[in-house]
Order: sequence, then C-alpha cells, then structure tokens
Amino acid sequence: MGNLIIVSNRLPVSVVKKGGELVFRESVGGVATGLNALRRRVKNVLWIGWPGIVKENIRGKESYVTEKLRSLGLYPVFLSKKDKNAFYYGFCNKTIWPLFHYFTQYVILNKNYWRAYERVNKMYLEAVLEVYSPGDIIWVHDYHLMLLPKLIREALPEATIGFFLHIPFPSFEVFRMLPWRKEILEGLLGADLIGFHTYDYACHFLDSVSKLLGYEHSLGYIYLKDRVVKVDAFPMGIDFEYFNSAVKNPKVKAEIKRLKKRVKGKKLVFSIDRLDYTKGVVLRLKAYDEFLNENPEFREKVILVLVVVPSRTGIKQYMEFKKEVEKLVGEINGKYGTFSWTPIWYLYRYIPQETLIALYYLADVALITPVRDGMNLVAKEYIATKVDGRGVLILSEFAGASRELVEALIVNPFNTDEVAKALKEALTMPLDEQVLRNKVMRDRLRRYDVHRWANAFLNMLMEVKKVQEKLYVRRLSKEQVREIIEKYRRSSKRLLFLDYDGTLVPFHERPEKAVPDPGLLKLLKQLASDPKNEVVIISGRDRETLDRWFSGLGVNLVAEHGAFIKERGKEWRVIEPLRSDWKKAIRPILELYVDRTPGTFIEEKEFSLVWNYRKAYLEEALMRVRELKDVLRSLTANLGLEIKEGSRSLEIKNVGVNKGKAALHWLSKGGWGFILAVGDDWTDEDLFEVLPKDAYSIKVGLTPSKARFYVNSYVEVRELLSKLVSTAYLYNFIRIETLK
Ligand code: GDG
Repeated sequence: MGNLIIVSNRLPVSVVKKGGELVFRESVGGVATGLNALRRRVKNVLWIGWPGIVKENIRGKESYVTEKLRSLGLYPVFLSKKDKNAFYYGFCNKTIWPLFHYFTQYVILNKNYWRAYERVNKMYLEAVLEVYSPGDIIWVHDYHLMLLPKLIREALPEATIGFFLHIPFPSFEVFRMLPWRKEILEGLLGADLIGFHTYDYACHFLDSVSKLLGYEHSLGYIYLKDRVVKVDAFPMGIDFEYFNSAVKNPKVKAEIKRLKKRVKGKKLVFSIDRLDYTKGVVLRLKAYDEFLNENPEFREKVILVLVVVPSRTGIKQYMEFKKEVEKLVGEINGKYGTFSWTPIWYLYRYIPQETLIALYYLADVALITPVRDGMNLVAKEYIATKVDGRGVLILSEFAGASRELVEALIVNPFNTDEVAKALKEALTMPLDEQVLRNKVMRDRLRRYDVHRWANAFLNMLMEVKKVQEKLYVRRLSKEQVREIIEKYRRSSKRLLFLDYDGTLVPFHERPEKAVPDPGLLKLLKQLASDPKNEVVIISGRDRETLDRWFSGLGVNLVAEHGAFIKERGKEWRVIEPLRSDWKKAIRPILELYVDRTPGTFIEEKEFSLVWNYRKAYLEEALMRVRELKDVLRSLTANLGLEIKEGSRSLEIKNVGVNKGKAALHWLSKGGWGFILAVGDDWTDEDLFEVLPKDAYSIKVGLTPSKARFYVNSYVEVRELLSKLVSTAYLYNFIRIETLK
C-alpha cells in the first residue's frame, strides 16, 4: 500500500519564536488533536500543512525548519504574512467560518481574500505534487482547503482523494449568499468521498449541489458528467483509550490532588473553548447568572471553571468578544462573590494537558453550550475521562456531538432558562443515574473512536473507488471506438438509432431552444447519405418539430417516444391506433402541479402530456413527482395510460408506446450487419432493451443503464459519428483509387 497523505491547514506541530529561538510544540485544536492520534498508530502517514509561523519570521532558517519537520513525516507549506492575513484571517476566518456557523452578520466578502484563498490552495497543490506517488491516498481536511480536491483531480486524474469537513455545512439558504459558492462546490467535488460529521450537514451539501449545480444524487452518490462522488456522515471520535487511562498518569494524579485542595469540596462546573463567538460563552454566563439568582442555596457551593483558549487574536470580533466575556465574568463575580468564594474561575490561556484531564476528571458538570459547532470533541473527552461514571454532561443541541451523545442533558443554549434548569438538574442528579447515562455514552465512544472513524472513512473511500471502477470499465474506450469503426466499415447494412436532446445536443432550459446547429445537420446528412446506412432520429419531440428540423436530411424519424414513425421518403403514421381524449382529464391535474411548483411547465404532444421540471428545484420537484405519480396512478390505469419518468420530466402517454417498440419496426426487417443506439435518459432504456446482443448501445452520462457503454457527453457522440463518416469516406476513396 502507498502512503496516506493528510493535508490540513495546520500541521500537528507548530513552530513558534521564543526569545529569538525557534521552538517546536504540539498544535491545539480538534483537527490536529484527532488526526495526531491516528498518526501515532498508522505507519506511512505524511502530513502536509502550515506550521503556524509566517515566512518572514524564519528567514534564512527555512531549510532547517523543513528538515526538522520532515524528519517527523511533516511537510511544511510556508505562508507569508500577506497569506496569513488574506487567506487565514481573511477568507477562512472572516468569510467561511462565520458563514458556515450561521453568523452571517460577521461575514466579510472581499475579492482579495478570495484570490488569496485560490492562491494558497494552489500552494498546497504544489506541496501534494511534490510528495505524491501513484497508489497513495490523499485525505484533505477542512474549510481552508475546499478548492484543493479539484486542483488535485485536474493534476492527477486517477488519484484517490478524500475530503472531510470539520465544521458544519450550512443550509442552502445561508450557503447561497457566498459569491464563490459554485467554485467551492466544484472544488469539493474533485474528491471521491466527501465526509461530514453529521447527516444534516451531508444533506445540506447535497441540497446545495443539486440546487446550484443541478447534479442528481441517489443514496449519497452524486452523478457528475464523468464521475461519481460519494457523500456521507462520519462522526469524528476521540482517542478514547488515551483519555480513559490518562487519569492513571502520575502527573495527572498529582494535578488532581493539587486542584482538589483548591476546590475545597465545592461542586465544579467546567467548560473549555477556543475564544470564539460560536462557542456560546456569553449566553452560558447569562445562564449561570440566572442559575445563581434563582437557586441561592447553590451560592458558595459551586464554581464555574471557565477556560477560554486564545485563538485568532488578529481578528477584531474576537477581541471584542473577549472584552464582552471578561465584562460579564467581572459582573457575576462582583454580584455574587464573597471573601471566601469566587463564582467563576476564569482562565484566558492554553492549559497543560494534565490540567485539562484533571479538570475533566474532577468536574461534576461539563457545561458545553456552543451556539454552533461542527462536532465538539471536548464533550467526548469529558465523558471518556469519567472512569468512575460520575459526572453530568450538559450539551448544546447545536453541537454535532449532540446527535450521538443523546444521554447527556441536551439544551438549547439560546434558552438561558432551560440551561439554568439543566444546571440544577445536573448538580442534583443521583449518582446511579449519572453512572447509567455515562455508561451508554462511554460504550459508544469506546467503540467508535478516532481510529474507527478514520478506518470507516478510508474504507468507504476504497469502496467508492470500486464503484467507480465498475462504472468506468463500461466507459467507451479508444479500443472500443476502433472496434465500432471497424465493424461499421466492414458492414454493408447499418442501422443507427440516435436520440436527440442530451445525446446530439446539450440540454436547454426551454426545449424549443435546443435547435440543431449547422454542424450537426451536416453530420446527420453525411451519415444518412451513405446508402449503406439507415439513420433513425428517435426522440420524445413532436412530429412538427422533428419535421421542421430534420426533413430533407434523408433520416427516419420517431416522434413522441414511439407514438409516430416516419420512414425516409414516406409520411408520418401512428404505430398503432392511439387515443388523446384522456388529455382533458389529466391536463388540469398537471396544471395544478405547475402552479404549485415554480419552474415547471407542461409540454403538450399529440398523444402525450409532459410535466417538465428542468428549471425547478430538483428536491422539490422529485417530491412532487412522487405525489403526482400517486395521484395519476389510479386515473391512468383505467384510461390505458402509463406514466414514464424522463430526463427531468414525467410523461403520461398511451400504454405500450415506447422507443423499443418503435425500434422493432426497423430491427424486425433483419439483415443488419451493424447496429448502434445512443441515448441519455430513461426512455432510451426501452430501446437498449430490444437490441440484439452484438449491437452497440451507448448511454450518455454515468447514471445506471442497460447500455453496454458509457460516454460523458454529447460531444463524444458527435466525435464518434464524425469518425464513422470520415472512415467510410476514406475507405471508399481508397477503394475507388485502387480500382482505378
Ligand atoms: C473543529 C470544529 C470539531 C483545547 N484547548 C486546550 C486543549 N484543547 C483541545 C481539546 C480538544 C480540541 O483542542 C478542541 O476540539 P473541538 O472539537 O472542541 O474544537 P475546534 O478546535 O474548534 O475544532 C469542531 C473539530 O474540529 C474536530 O472535527 O469537533 O466542531 O470546530 O481536543 O482537548 N488542549 C489542551 N489545552 C487547552 O487549553 N491541552
């Protein structure tokens, strides 16, 4: 197996300058902590990222830092001061971070930030290309690098690429505000697998992909034109065993002893967060204030240890937010404090690991109330440290972790009343209930730890590769094109079925706009003028349109998915007697659905009615499709009608009318030495089904099909047809020349 290349904004080791010296130390934060645990276990891990120090501060020492980091398997990307400001503080933390956490009022949209984001993502690409070898797995992490999967895909089309987002993916209504929303989605879709902490985030992403890019998805697979991409939820775990056994560590034991003396038998409520407006610290303090106000019996008996870890100190909002927190802490301590009791112990600093674990262990309650948080590992670490089962977790429903830790006291952090009540409930909860609740959560965290999480993600990535391979073996290869051309050349009686929309021309939002261009008309004429060929345009369009576009080319026509056929040089005729009087009953129903579903319209044909939803929101339309099918089912059965799903459309037509039946008209004549059928939607499946085994059936697009081969788009179909025309021409020319 090759290497696992982790790419994240920060390396797990940071370089800092202390008194002119460069010091290497572990980085803080959920991503670094979680993945570092993985690195301790798995061999062959290379890690690309920024060591946290700007280029300007290590001038002349770059190669020393690089060498030192490389010896640890870490490959640094050096950001300049300008990059740090425009990329890290700018686009990442003033645009994406607030937007993805629903703080739209803090979002800054700045083109320079965006350019820096593009530039830095390209710098990461260079770093990947430097270490990559075929067979490696590339795993990109988080919101700083959302353009990277596509950049890698363009440079290394065959690479195995996973992406994991550690923060929430917001709902479409919020995401759509971003001017560069399509670039971000396309960037992510370069990956084979895109992982999120929760199912909700995955759904939000799929919704945005469908609404903004129009790609369909099924069972988490997104069908792009030339690839499939899987989207799934992988709730990140922690290194459970590490936290579970950490309390036995002598340093931790000593710290527990020291802190216990200081607490003097008081109840301990604990919280630790990076300084961030998403963590709900202000609301938490307000709830604590309410709690002390309403429950005077707890005064002097409880301490809130509020640890706030410095973060993103270069951003104005963060410093303002710090002031607000400190003001409130001062107010509460001033209001309730006594000479022997300080209600809040406030620490604004990074605390050593043994202190953190000692606090987890000692805390009677962990009060974790972010207003938005991708996952929140602190909640999980707290539970994992509770080896004796004692302690109560109060957890915000807005943290991804709340989806898993359902035995915690789940609260809405905006409802300070509710949080105050939960505090009382937690502080008075009987021990056996605490133990019971924690046991369930501890069992889950032990089972689904960070290693299981990483394995689940990487296994799914391999699974996606297999699904892709199965699809790709059917992708029309150069050798198969050569085989088709050769068979075509050698045959003297050839039959070609060509669907029109999506097969010979791209889709248009209004069907009437998809007029054939001169290049296509010339190609069809050349094909049809070969006396060995019988070309059939087999379409869902009406007779009048097909006549207007294709008469005079010498092609056969099939209209309305097989209701009418028109052989070369003859008149239109119905394939069998059909009725259209049913339309009166069905049309008003479809009209109702057009009114209720913006962006949809009715196409009326002689023997069918089509409800077209090409311009509607896909999710909404698909829901209506289910409804409409239900409504129509009973009606259509009595009228001898059937409902057929097409490409972004639902067609109601006479039973038994389909492209397969129409195709039999030519197929049954027999004697064909070469048969080709090309189509792009469900209505073409009827055609593929009736073809003999040795016929060449080609599906345009990667969605499941009975066709033998796939091509990506109409462009490839036209290329293939052009090759057939020129081969035959060349062959005839050479033959005539030789005969001379
Ligand atoms: C992002 C998402 C998601 C923190 N302060 C100290 C310290 N830490 C350690 C904790 C924990 C980690 O840092 C923080 O993890 P979180 O999950 O709470 O949050 P973010 O850093 O915001 O991370 C988040 C995470 O990614 C993973 O996907 O859960 O939602 O925002 O491990 O223990 N450790 C020590 N001293 C500190 O002062 N020793």
